[in-house]
Amino acid sequence: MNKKTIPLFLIALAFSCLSCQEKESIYVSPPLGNVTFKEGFWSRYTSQNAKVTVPYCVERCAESGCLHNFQLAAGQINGDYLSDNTWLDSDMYKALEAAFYSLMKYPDERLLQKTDSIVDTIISAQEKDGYLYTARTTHASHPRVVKFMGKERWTNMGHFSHELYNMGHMIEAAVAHYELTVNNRFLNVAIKAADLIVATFGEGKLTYPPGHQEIELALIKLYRLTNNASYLDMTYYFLEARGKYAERPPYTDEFFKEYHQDHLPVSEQREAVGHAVRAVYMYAAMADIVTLTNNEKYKLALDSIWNDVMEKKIYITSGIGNQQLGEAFGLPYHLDNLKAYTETCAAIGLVYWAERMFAFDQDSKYYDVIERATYNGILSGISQDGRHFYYKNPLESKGNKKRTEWNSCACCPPNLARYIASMGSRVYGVKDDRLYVNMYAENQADMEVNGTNVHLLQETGYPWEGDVRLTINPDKKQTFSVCLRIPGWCLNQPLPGTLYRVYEQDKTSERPNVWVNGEEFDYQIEKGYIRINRKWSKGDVVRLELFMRPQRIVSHPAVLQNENCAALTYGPFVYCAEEMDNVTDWDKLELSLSEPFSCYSMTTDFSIIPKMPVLSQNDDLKLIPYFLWANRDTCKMKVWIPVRKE
Ligand code: FUB
Ligand code: ZN
Repeated sequence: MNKKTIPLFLIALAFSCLSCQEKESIYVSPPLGNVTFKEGFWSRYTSQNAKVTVPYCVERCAESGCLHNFQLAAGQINGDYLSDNTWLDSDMYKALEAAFYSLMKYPDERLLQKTDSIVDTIISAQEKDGYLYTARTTHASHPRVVKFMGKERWTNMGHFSHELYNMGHMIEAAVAHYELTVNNRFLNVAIKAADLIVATFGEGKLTYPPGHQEIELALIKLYRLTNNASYLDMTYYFLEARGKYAERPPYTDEFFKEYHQDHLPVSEQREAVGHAVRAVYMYAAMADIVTLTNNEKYKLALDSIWNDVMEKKIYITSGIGNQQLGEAFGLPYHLDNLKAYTETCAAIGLVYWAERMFAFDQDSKYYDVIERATYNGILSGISQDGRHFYYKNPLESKGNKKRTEWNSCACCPPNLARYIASMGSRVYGVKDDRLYVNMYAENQADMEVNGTNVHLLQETGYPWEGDVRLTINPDKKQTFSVCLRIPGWCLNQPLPGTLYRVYEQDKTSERPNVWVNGEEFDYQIEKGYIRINRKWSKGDVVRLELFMRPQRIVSHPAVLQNENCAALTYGPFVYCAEEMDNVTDWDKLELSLSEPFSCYSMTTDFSIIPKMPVLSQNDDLKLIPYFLWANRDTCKMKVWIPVRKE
């Protein structure tokens, strides 16, 4: 890899007092390069992502018009802007971001060269003052694009120009590029664009907020890398501008106020409304502000919105955005399974939000959502061949829903690629002298805790099995706490809140077992974690035994769509029935509350999940993990099964 000298401003950053203070008290995830999945579930997913999905996304972006538009803006070719939307640039940026994460673990000379040449084109596509938006630079003529982008720069953000959204994704890609290469040629593009944004928006300048939130998250990433506080201030300004109308043109349609979470000042918002992806990206940025600046008002707002989602607006798969109109959060408890919109990007954005909530409050409930979303509402978005994608992830199908190769609005595929490629960053975290083990997965990692490098070896069959063996190898003997997450599903809590509960007869009373160097460890669970504080030495071993078993789930009675129905979970997985596995008349399919479930493996043709664990009740009902649905062929599917009257 072509690494260059570390730029001066980063060296300065290392000596900055502010950043040192932050590092001591702020929760940090390990750099992506420090976590390696060698075997198991995530090794298969990340390597298929590296070999198939990431190059595929880059290729599709090249074919779909993205690359063409950048080349056009760069003056490298002639022609017209391709696409009927204004956010095509963002597909390429997300695909690049995915590639840069993936290349950290899976070197691929071809992909590196390809992405290098795309970065060159992007550099040339940027206008002199930092503006980067190919639709305008190329004078796009498609009527929909002309309408969306508005007559002049920044004038139609509330009606789909996506200028700041695209530039946000560009900044995130550039930060990832820098992390991979320590070369700032792409980062300079990001800084130039960010400086233009800072010069354009704010008091006495343009005062309105972005349409589609995203730039907020990007500017915070850029702030964390460069320590330039104007980027943090800009994010705060953009958040604060929402719901305030004194100095800006009104929306042509009131609908857009809630759609853009622009109906109230953000600190006064208490419920999740509007376009789901926009909403969760915004809540994620607000959570960053809480972590970085201790903003109490934002914390209050976020706690309330979080509870609103958990109590009323989330599917058991952690899919969110139940309403088709506006791809939005809909009515409380209205969780239609067939019409569930549950966009893949919304589930991904929910994780971005949850991980930032966790950063300021280390409570395992946030990881319960991250885990449920990851293994269900997110991974269902990608096929086992790594080249077909769902945009919507309903919990019931009449058999007509196939994953597609690509869409004209292809936001989800590259979002999935970057999500999978960055999975390593979600496994561990450190705050002060506490090392958090948040997700169980076969891996090796290096973390710095209490000034000491700690090498970790995690051996486990998770997510399918609940046994974990963690070998802890500090460079020198050191005292710190290892905090083991006890997933909510072990404590009869399928998701935080009261929307879903485990049927009485399936509740487990078995407490997880923990051993330290072979000796049973007596514990209490605090905020979903078991804390083991001791002086650790090389070769210390912690063992954890979580009891994984099928659990029938019932939803809150206010969810009329699930009346007299149950869903089945097994550890972090939600299960579903597909018509092809069930000989019973589909409309008469029932689940018994008294019969136990047995588990067997079904061999598949898939490289990622070669054996699919099937749960069955005699010959009457067979269920497979929800995320694998519609992989063999399309057929009818449902998650919520009517309960047999017994
Ligand atoms: O507008 C950009 C993206 O396209 C949104 O995040 C998705 O919901 C889709 O509408
Ligand atoms: Zn999407």
